[in-house]
Amino acid sequence: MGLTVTEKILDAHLLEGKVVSGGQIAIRIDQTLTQDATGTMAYLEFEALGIPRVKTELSVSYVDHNLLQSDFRNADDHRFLQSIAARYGIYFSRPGNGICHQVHLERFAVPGKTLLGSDSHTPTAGGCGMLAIGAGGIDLAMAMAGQPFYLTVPKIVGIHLSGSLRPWVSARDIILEVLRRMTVRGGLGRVIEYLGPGLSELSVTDRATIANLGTELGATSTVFPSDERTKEFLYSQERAGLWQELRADTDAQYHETIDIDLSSLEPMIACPSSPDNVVPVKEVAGRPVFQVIIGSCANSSYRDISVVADALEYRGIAPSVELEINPGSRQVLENLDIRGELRKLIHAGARIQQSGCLGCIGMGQAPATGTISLRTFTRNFPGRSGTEGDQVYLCSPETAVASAIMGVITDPRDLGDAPEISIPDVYLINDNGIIPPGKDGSDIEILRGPNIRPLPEFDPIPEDIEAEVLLKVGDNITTDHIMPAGSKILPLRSNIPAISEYVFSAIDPGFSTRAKETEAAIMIVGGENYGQGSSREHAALAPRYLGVRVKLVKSFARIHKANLINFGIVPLTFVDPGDFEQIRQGDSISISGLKAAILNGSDRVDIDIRGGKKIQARIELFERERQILASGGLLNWIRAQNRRDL
Ligand code: MIC
Ligand code: SF4
Repeated sequence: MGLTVTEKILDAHLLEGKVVSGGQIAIRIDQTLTQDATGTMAYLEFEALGIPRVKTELSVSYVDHNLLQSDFRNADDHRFLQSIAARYGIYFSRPGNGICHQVHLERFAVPGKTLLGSDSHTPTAGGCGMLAIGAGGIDLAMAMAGQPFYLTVPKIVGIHLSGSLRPWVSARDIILEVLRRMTVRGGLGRVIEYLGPGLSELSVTDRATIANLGTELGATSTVFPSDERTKEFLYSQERAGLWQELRADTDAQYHETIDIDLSSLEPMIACPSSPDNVVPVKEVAGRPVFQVIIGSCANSSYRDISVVADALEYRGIAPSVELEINPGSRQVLENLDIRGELRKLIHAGARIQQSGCLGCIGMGQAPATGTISLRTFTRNFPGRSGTEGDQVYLCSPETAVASAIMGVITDPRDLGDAPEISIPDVYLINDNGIIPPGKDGSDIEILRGPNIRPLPEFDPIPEDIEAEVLLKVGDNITTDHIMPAGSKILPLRSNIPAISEYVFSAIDPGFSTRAKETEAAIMIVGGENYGQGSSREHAALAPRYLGVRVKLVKSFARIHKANLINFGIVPLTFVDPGDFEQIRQGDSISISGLKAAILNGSDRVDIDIRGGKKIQARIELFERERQILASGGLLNWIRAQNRRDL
């Protein structure tokens, strides 16, 4: 039987297990990337492993999230990250050099290799034929230490593209259509692989947009083949020598297939406040717009911004709109400059920002109260923009610029002829923003400001648990609900006691105070797809610090579940989802023999709810995960084994 691209990459990197969906395998990781908001913790964890130098082929540390230096804290973290990189053999991408995923695609992505990143949008590099996966910081630390990455073998969904995109319709509209069909849960346990004749329409940066937003489906990754378009991209980055062809066999088998005729697509838009709340733009056209931002790791390539520049030329921005441009990388910015595109943006009155995540993670750019903000970003979860009750819509650069010109949400086809975009055959390449490591970093001093606090220590799982249900929530709770980000909270990422004050603050401001007053262990109850969104391990680490020991939900998002295990929080699911109604916030519960059940491989435990009710919960864990959990987390487990191979 023929193989898919994903299976070929998994086979070539397989260290343990069989590539049979649903089972657990261990794979070799060739490259890692971290960003600053998750990186400080990942490197503290890496230091705790006591390895002299990273063991990957390539590791890169990016500073792109915490760019606002309103006091010493983010600047301290940047210095820490730079010194750690030099010490342990890691490339360092300076603040302002660009968003990790865009820069990685441009300068480091290699078809056929594996990439693990401490950011959920790491699959962006799948646009260049990599198998790229997001994970928590401690999994990154292990990969940098040369350890395998463990994952559940995903099902492979084949999305077959045919036909040609019509004018003003672009890659973003393809993935918006996929999100509309599959929803934010449709990709759980799956890798999405694209195939078919329509692929020749899509450049690597278009494919990267689609791969990036596969994360919003809950997918483990998204993979594109490596073909002539990939070769052309690597050539344009002066890295043609790294190209290799990688295609699915013609008789490859997919678990599911979806057909999309590109010529049938029209401009689409995700309405507030979920990336899958997608409708055709014409359904919401005419709503007044206050702010338009082009940027984020989803849509800020050279092509994306030059479409905007060209559409704006001779037109200008509506007086009611502020238009902001966040170029994905310094390379994008520099090429826009030398090719005359930047001038068009400046002339039209756009605000040109530095390259980085910025408003996508609430580092500035918050919209005004009660107004619509249209963004080419990844996520529009409630309040993520920094404004309470925000109304954030997500769309293509084409729809964004048309709306900026007209002052109301506009189908770009209403602008008339689409601009002809010209992409450089070879970009101006300049790696001044990337500092390679020296041959030996052992003498380098690690610079730790007062913002860098040591990692907290956690005890193993107790034999039995008496807990209080301190919070009950519904479906699709995101890590932005659990551990919010934004300019006020992000600088606390290296300081767990301080950041834990904000756990659940957006939905339950009294949570951390109640948690500190609770003597019993804490349980959280939730619905489907609990923990969707980011890879931030702080959404496990900080609740654990506050005493959360068990989470009982209908289903978990992949990375969040892995993070819970890594920090010793027991992830349980309802055997009968109807039991969700049986348990209330404020209930006291007990689980006797929890540790034994975890260690002896049981797949169920009984939960006694005070007042006499009893429900059953499922323990869905592989053997290694059971051991880690019982030890109280990954670092405890490694210490307990006294591993000398690390
Ligand atoms: C995000 O887009 O939510 C982030 C910020 O990039 C996160 C990582 C983080 O919380 O630091 C992600 O996507 O993993
Ligand atoms: Fe940065 Fe936004 Fe991309 Fe996250 S989704 S990496 S915050 S640009």
